Amino acid sequence: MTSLDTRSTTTDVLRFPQGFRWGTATAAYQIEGAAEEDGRTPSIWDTFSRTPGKVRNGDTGDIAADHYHRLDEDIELMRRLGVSDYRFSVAWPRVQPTGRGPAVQRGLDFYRRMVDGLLDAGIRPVATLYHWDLPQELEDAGGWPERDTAYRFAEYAGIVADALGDRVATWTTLNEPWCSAFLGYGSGVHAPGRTSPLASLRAAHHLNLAHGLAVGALRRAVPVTAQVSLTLNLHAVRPLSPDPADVDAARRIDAVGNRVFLDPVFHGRLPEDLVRDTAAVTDWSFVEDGDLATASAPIDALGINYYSPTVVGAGSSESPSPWAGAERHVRFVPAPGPRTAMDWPVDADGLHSLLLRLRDELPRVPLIITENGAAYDDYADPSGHVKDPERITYLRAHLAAVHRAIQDGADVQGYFLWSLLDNFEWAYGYSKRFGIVHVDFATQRRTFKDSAHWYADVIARGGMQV
Ligand code: IFM
Repeated sequence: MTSLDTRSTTTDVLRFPQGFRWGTATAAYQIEGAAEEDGRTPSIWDTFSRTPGKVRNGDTGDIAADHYHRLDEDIELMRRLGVSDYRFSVAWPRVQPTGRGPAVQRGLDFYRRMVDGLLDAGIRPVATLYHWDLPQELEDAGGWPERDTAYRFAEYAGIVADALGDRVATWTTLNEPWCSAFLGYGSGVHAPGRTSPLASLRAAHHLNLAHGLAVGALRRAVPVTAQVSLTLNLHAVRPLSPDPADVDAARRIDAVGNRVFLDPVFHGRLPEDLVRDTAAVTDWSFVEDGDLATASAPIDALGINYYSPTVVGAGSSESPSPWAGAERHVRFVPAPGPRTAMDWPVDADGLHSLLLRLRDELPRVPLIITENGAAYDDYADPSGHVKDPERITYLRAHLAAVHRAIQDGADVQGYFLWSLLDNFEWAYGYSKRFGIVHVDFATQRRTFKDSAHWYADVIARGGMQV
């Protein structure tokens, strides 16, 4: 556990523990571009974004923030920020284009160059193996609803671990498997765009299995000192009122939004209420003997991605839905207060309560905030200055919530701001800007927003002025 000297040494600074990890986060498809270079083949996101009507403005990740060609410049940005850690993802179709068989050396070389460049800049690399870019050939073979995809993932994990295991100290198997399973195969707003409740539940299980198998592959290849983790976008769900029907709605969302991953991964079991809630969809017979033991291989940390809370009441929600088994019992209620450009409510208490829940339920699992941040309609003024005071307000409130949670006993070891760069925001294309570094997508010029200067100051102080 990090030493918890959270007392302020001056009256006006919220100081974080010694050794607290300050980072930024990105994902391959959202920034790399170079979609057809060096042997990379299409992922489900290439296919989806090239399908008319799926992504706003017809945007694709073909060029994105051109990070593949601007790696050195982007590492230099992080060095200027002073981050201690950088969380990136490895593009599976760059490394193993068909999702099976031998690796493409040029793909691995890119990540090797990245990791070496980061270490030279004094920045710890934090590698995520899967941030949603499944090789299209694996989707054509059935995708995550098919069991074999989990075994393919473990093979790929072993390849990347063999190539980078001597340099990467922290590994994350999957980023937000909820989105992969339920947005990808349930509501269909993410790639591959399927809308089947059964497929979404099968996908969730095979993602849990894939995670567990990949933990084994990583452990076999990386030093015992390496930290192996999983990142979940847990829903900070609240009932609209104490009315039992609203409370039950919140329970259902907690089951299919949170415990569908937490229970298999940390307790080796399926949530009984989820099995009941989804009985009309499946009997879960695709869960084979030993799967839950595999899924619950011990890990060293849990990554939390948090943006906003979820308020629900009794009712029903639209179809197709990502909430298999809950959609006819739950309605989503807009939370009050200010909102980001995503129309997501700004509510840092949701993060605090989530961290305390994890403190209580998983007392021995260190936590890392692997994503937190906000989109606003930022632009460079004629002098090239990018003012983003709302983002600074958002970040300040959420960092204060993390600080409060640490004081309350949550073992939070780091904070990764989403995101380093403006990027391809999935179905929203380039219309939403999450970066603390502005990207002019016409010229690829990078400019620190005010929030980047603010974050650099927080990192330098090890805390923030209040
Ligand atoms: O951009 C995404 C990221 O890829 C996953 N977590 C949420 C972010 C904002 O929507």
